[in-house]
Amino acid sequence: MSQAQLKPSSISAEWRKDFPILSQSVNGHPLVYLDSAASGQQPAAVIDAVAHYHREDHANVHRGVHTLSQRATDAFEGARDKIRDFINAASRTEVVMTSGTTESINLVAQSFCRPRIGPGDKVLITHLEHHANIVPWQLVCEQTGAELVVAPMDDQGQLELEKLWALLTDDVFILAIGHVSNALGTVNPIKGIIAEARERDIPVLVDGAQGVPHMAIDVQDLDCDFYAFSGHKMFGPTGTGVLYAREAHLESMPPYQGGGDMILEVSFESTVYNELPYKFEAGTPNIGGVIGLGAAVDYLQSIGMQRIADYERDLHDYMVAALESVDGIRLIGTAASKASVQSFLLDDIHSHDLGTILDHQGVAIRTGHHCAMPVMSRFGISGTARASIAFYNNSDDVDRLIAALLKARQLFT
Ligand code: 7TS
Repeated sequence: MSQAQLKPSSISAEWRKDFPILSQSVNGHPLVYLDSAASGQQPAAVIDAVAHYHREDHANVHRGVHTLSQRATDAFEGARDKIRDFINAASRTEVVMTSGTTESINLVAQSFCRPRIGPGDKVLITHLEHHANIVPWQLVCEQTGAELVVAPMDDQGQLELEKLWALLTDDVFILAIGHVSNALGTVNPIKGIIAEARERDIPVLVDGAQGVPHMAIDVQDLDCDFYAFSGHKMFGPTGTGVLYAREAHLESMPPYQGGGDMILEVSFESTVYNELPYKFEAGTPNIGGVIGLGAAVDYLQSIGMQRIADYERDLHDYMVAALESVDGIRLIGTAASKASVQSFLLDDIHSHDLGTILDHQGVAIRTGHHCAMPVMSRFGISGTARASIAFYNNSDDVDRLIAALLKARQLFT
């Protein structure tokens, strides 16, 4: 049977077998993992690649003539090449390894913006952002006297585009915007937004933490200036991440941190910085993690991001319809274009209580404000329950979620 003839859930069964953690029971029930927006699970190929490095090749990178160091360096730099290919960056010099989306955004705020902005300049973000795409900009505004401006969203959790266009004024130094909202699942029309900003010569940073795991990303096609993402959300190890940045920007930016590896020559009088991307990679990196991230990229490419996106769209639609059928459910985040995430409330049950009851039934969801407190305020709530899917989930997982919610409802009424 060709893949195209397989039903969505049977395709997923093949993929699911690659994730050892998913075959366990939690609290006496087979695990249903619906928290991939917080952290994706790792396939055996990733776990094995990291273990292989630690067992066979562990040594520091870029600085040893001995065999282990060369092997470690080859594997580390090989991962960078895989990531370059995965996001279609023009050059490997544009792929800076970081500890995650958070560090990638802070790097841009401190190194690209801080030296160049001051009173009278604006940093534009949106109401949908994760705290990682708010607080670094607040810090740089405090440090420089620039102003933070926030583009509004509507009651469905969609950007109000006409208002966004009106905010793209000459005094905006950078637009920093999420690709996919982690709290609401809204997929922003990012390509069109980048085009509008570029027409006005405004650089754009895209927070792609929730984009990369779910759809094919082509940074050249998007035409963004910066694209930030995390390894652990794309089925790689924690403590890894990427900042994609146009080479011209990286050339013009001062280093973010000083230390080993980011230099060519040091004396007490002066220091010559290393070439790109190493100028932005001070200190010993997370070598095993990055090698694991390279394995995650291989794994995702072996399936194909378009297949993943198609499969997840069907499953997401199934989940939303199933949730809507539960009496007492209020969906938070009902944008026309959504991916992988659904937030909700059930009657007046506190989201943490709901999460605990679901956990007792082996169903893992995230509860609370999801590091997006302004989103919660916009809806007049303190938090939500959030179910988030990945390609290893299936309709049985959704059915178990619904059954667990019905049980919670019985307990509370
Ligand atoms: N941006 C978005 C859109 C995110 O969803 C997250 C993490 C981050 C940035 C920060 O990523 P980090 O890897 O640097 O921590 N989001 C979530 C979440 O939704 N639940 O836990 C973490």
